[in-house]
This record gives sequence, structure tokens and C-alpha cells, in this order.
Amino acid sequence: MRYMTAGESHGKGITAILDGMPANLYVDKDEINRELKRRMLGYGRGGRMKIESDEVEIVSGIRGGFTTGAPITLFIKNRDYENWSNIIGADATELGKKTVTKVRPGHADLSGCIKYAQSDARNILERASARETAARVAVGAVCKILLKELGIIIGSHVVEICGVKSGYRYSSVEEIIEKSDESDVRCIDATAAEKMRAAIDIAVKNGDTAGGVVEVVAAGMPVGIGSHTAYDRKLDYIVSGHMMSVQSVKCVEIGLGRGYAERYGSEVHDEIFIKDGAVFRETNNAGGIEGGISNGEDIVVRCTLKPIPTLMKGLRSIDLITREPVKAEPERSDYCATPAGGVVLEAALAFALASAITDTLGGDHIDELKARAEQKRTAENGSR
Ligand code: EPS
Repeated sequence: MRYMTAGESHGKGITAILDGMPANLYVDKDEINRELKRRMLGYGRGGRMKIESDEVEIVSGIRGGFTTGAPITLFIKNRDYENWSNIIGADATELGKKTVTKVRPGHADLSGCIKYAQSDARNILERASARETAARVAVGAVCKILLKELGIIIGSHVVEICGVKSGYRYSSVEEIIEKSDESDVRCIDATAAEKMRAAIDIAVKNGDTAGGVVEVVAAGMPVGIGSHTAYDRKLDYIVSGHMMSVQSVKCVEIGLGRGYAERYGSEVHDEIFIKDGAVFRETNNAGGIEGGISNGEDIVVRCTLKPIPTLMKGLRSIDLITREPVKAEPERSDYCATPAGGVVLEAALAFALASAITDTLGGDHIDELKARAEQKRTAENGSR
């Protein structure tokens, strides 16, 4: 399975093409739109979300609600394009408007302009923008529908914003799914959520931004997805690459992650037990992956998102053209994208798992794939 996205933040819209989805899967468009709406929420979002009302248009690959096996094209219109039509786009003539030369530290502005020989960072930031994540969420929503058919569900919650930590420890993905969206910071610990909001308020007041950590969890994975035999078939390689590719993510931890460095082996490895013929663990420090292979426990991934590099107060930088020291130019932006980032990271995990599952199990249509997943689960229980 593979996908690609195209589109600029203020262009006509954002497009995704998802290839390799098995045929005969019922795709409820409302499910995709529901995920798109979730991505638009969150305390600390900027003004753009008041303009947009993201909705998917399915352009190809789905007929009468069912996948045909052909590439699926998903399009999300940018309402803001009305304000930018003559500035962005193939036929634009007002190219001197809305130029950006006071490049932002932490953003793609400077490196992108050098790499692509651009004198206007607009040509870089339009594509580097987190607006692109709308397309990823649409792709992830289709993958989530596939995973649900296979008995796999995904949820996420915010565990930290600007140093404020959630005291919530997850016990089930169902609980995360049910409770995290009730909070506008997507944090299940109400006391911590209050403090997170206060930390974001300070960022807004000071023209600053705030980052955080999101935990993303998938339950229902069969044993045996991925492989220990080659680096590029390892499930942790596949998962971490997709998570790391999301805008703002600077750190991906699987299971105990950094915590492995702090303890002895006897304290961290998940011991193996058997009862009535069924294998089980009492802990899941491995985050559901051992030797690059899913072990049947929940997949647990934590991602750190940096504070967005667009600061209203502006950091010290240079002007790309004059080469003079300046304050970096603020653009309308978010103050904290971590709550919405969780929704995007769920989508990234959904694609990573759907892709690894179809690579491992094959299956041109959904019944074939379901039967193969069922075989895996039977083998997992010890019968052959
Ligand atoms: C975003 C769209 C962007 C930003 C934000 C997220 O729209 P605009 O640039 O018009 O305000 O609000 O993107 C960024 C924070 C970023 O660094 O690019 C969206 O749709 O999520």
C-alpha cells in the first residue's frame, strides 16, 4: 500500500492518492469527514480553522460506497483559496504579494529556499504547512475502516503539553477513544488538562507557541505483522518512519522508549506466560513489537511535537534578500497543534499498520484479507 499527497496550504485544495486498498471494502464517507472534523479541533488552534470546514470529495477508486481495488483519490477543498486565488496557483499574477523573506527558525523556510533556489519562502511554507495533514487524516480514515474490519482500533491522547504531564495511564484503547475527545486538549486527566490550557494561554499572551507529547495506541493486532529478517520489513521501522514524517514531530518512542535506558533488562522485558494454552504477558514495555514483529499486544507509540516555529513575537533571524538581521516574520498559525496532532498521528499509525498488514498478508479483496488475518490469529492461539 502506498499514498502520496499534493497541494498547497492556500491553493485550491489538498489531494491524496491511496493505492493498494483491497477491493469490496465499504467506505462510509461520513467516517472520513468525522476524522477531518476531529483534526480541526483543539485548544490553541489559530484562525484558519474558523475559515475551513474540511470535507472530503472522493474522486476515484470507490463505486457505490465500495472500493474497487483501484487507486482512491481524496480531495479536500481549501475555502481560504478564495482569498489567495491570484497569489497562489499556476495562473497567479500577484506573485509579489504575501512574500516571506524573514525566515523562521525551526521552519523549512531557510533550508527550503536554499535547496530549491527560491527567493520567496512562500514557495516552501505553502507545502511544509500542516494543512497537508488534512490529506493524511483522510487517508488514515480509510485505513482505519480497513483495520476495523480486521478487529483493530486506534486511539490517542495527549500526555504532555509544555512540561505539564497527564497522570492518566491507559488501560484500554476503547477508553482512550471514548474519553480523549471530550477534552479540548485531548488530555484524559482533567486536572492536567486545566494546567495545559493555562500553559497554552501563556503562549498566546506572550506571542509564543507550545509543543507536547501524544500517545497513540492500536489494539487488536494479530501476531506476526512485520519481520525480523530485513530492516525495511521491521514493524518498528515502518511505524516510526510514518510517525516521524508528521509535521513538528521530533521524537518517536515505541513502548517504554527512553525508559529502557534507565532500567535493567530484568525490569523491562515482558515475561511470557501460558494459561489454558493461551500465551500472555503481564506487561507491555515492548509496545507490541519484538524483533520488528507484532507480538499481539497493543502497539504503543509516543510522539513529541515541537512548538510550532511561527511565533507572533518573532525570533532573531535574517532577511533572505537583504541578508540583514531581522525578527522572523509571523504568519497566521496555531499556538499549539499537539491536540490536533494526535488525530494526525492516529492516521499515520493507521496507514503504517494497514500497509504492513497488507504487505505481510496480501489479499486483493477484503474477504481474502480477512480470512488470512483469521488464519494468523488461529496460528497465534497455538493450533496449526
Ligand atoms: C493548518 C493550516 C495552516 C495553519 C496551521 C495548520 O493555515 P494558515 O497558514 O492559513 O493559518 O493554521 O499550519 C501550521 C501551523 C504550519 O506551521 O504550517 C491546518 O489546516 O491544520
